Amino acid sequence: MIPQDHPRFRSLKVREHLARCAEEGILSLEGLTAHGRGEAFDYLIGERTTESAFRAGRSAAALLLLAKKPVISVNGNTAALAPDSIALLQQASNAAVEVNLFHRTDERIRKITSLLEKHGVKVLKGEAERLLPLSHDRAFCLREGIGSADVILVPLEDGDRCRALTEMGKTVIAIDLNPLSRTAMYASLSIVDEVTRALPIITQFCRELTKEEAQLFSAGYNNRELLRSAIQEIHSRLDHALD
Ligand code: PTJ
Repeated sequence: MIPQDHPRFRSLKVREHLARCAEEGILSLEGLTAHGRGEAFDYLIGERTTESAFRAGRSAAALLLLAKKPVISVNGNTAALAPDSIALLQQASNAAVEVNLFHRTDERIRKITSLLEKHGVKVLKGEAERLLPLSHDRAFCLREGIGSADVILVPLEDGDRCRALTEMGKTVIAIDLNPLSRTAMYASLSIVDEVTRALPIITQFCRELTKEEAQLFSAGYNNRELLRSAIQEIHSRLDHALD
């Protein structure tokens, strides 16, 4: 029982939810440790959307709106944390949704697909093939999904796949609380924010941006500058932590 007046109530409830999802086989056990790493970085950025993450979310929406074949790649953590937000982003962006897992089993793919569908997400299905030059199972994807996408949104991504996708000429938008991760460095555009905060911002911009604005924001970002700003935010919070 977590008392509602506990100062970390939300965080504890999320952990409880993720532990349940792990027991059900939606989240991998490793996903729990990945969440813990995310929480630590969220602490450092102040558990809020920073100004640079907001700008990155706006550019992400612009890229999705202008894409010929946008795809949202969903793993266990994202499905467990934000199924409704994925449904809303799919509606606003017309992106396809594909389940892509690091710890891949047919059973997990089935369970995550069914969870997403219960929340109104249309999930791409088919025979996954080893289409990416990776030795782990994130290489498996659908030819008609990630395989032929031009823009891919990857919350909580693996650095290797991020790099492989950009080297294939795809535009990769990462959501990752760690601005120092290989994913954040390799992505075309990195949103340094918590996934449940970042997705609604992208969705809102998908609904609001005009075509001209989308053109402006899809080109007018610099990922190095966005990452530098995120690191700077952490720096200045640490500088003032004991004030
Ligand atoms: O469901 P699977 O099998 O595909 O496995 C998913 C995990 C997350 C276990 C797998 O992709 C993995 O091992 O990821 P990493 O390499 O640990 O990277 C996860 C990144 O996401 C880390 O940099 C974390 O800081 C970040 N992260 C964790 N939770 C969140 C987050 N970023 C945004 N929002 C979060 N809630």
